[in-house]
Amino acid sequence: MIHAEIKDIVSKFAYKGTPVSSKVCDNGHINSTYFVDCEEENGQKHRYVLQAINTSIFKKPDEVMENIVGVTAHIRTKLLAEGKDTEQGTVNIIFTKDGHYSYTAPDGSYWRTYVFVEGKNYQSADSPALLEKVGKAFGHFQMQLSDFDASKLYETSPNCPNTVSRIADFKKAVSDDLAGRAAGIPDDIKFVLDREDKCGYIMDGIASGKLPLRVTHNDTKLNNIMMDPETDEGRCVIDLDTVMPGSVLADFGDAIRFGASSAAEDETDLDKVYVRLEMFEGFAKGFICGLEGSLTKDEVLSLPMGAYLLTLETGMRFLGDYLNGDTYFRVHYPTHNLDRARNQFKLVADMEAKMDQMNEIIKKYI
Ligand code: GN1
Ligand code: MG
Repeated sequence: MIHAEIKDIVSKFAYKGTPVSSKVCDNGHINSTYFVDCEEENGQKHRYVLQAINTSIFKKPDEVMENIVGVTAHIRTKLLAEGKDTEQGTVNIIFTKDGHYSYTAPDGSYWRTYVFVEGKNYQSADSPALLEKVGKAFGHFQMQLSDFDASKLYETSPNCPNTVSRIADFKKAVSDDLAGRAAGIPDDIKFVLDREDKCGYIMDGIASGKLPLRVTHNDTKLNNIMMDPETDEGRCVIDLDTVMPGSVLADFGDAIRFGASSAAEDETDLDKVYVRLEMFEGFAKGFICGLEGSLTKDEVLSLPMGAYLLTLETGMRFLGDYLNGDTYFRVHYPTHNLDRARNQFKLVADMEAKMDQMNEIIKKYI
């Protein structure tokens, strides 16, 4: 069965075969995602990912798609040169029957669709060896794009990793107090404001030239990579909506806050939430190796700060959205964003306690 709300949508795309069934994917916090299964007359099956881009967040979805067209074409050229599989090694856009990369429905919703990449998709990592492979894949992804002309990229999500403007947004959320929730959470608000002086680290580093600008992914969660089910080698980096110029610290940091955490992003038993140093090391090792020695010494030494800042930044985004009345991240219950924020803050506090250890680990990989 195809879900009624996408029946008309799927008919617009040039899929191989006929769409026969669909499933909802409820992983992401932003876009709406379905898996669509198609079947050809000869019985051959094909799976696709169909997404409605959240246009209140991505206000110019055509620019998101232009970026993805450019980036995936670039990666495809590299894969071809290496004799690798272009169908599964990068995201492949399915165009509409009239040749466009997206379809805008009469209700204004904006749809795009990809070939589904087969493989394993982890929500949590249980071994440093796995995170090392994930790190290698994200590092390699950045290498593949190291000669991509960043001036061709649109800024699809304003202030995407920019802790300076994120804290400004957070302070505005506190003072607007749109949902009337600020008075109930003074300690959480204070937690962020107490750390305001740390927030300039990445932007200052970019401005001074200490941290070079690179083409980065900006959403390096473990579940944004498809792994070979047999070898656990990274097969394809997915979710390319936020590929933009940025610092390597952001990609490293976001991956650590998610993959090296001992618990899910919304675990509410905070005793269960801490950073697993062996996972931190696993990812760091793979990531630095995937980048083939192209990181500067300053970048490598700053990686723990990247982990710290991206965790703080994500926590303040969750908390800011809670204060704004949950208008950005999809929530499944009223205090979901507050719980997510507290979870991130617990990680931040744990990273503060373990900063020396993280620095020691990183020094091994210069
Ligand atoms: C959002 O939708 P999803 O899960 O891919 C968010 C990321 C956050 C992440 C937190 C465009 O990503 O920046 O780090 O949630 N994406 C956007 O889990 O804001
Ligand atoms: Mg995403």
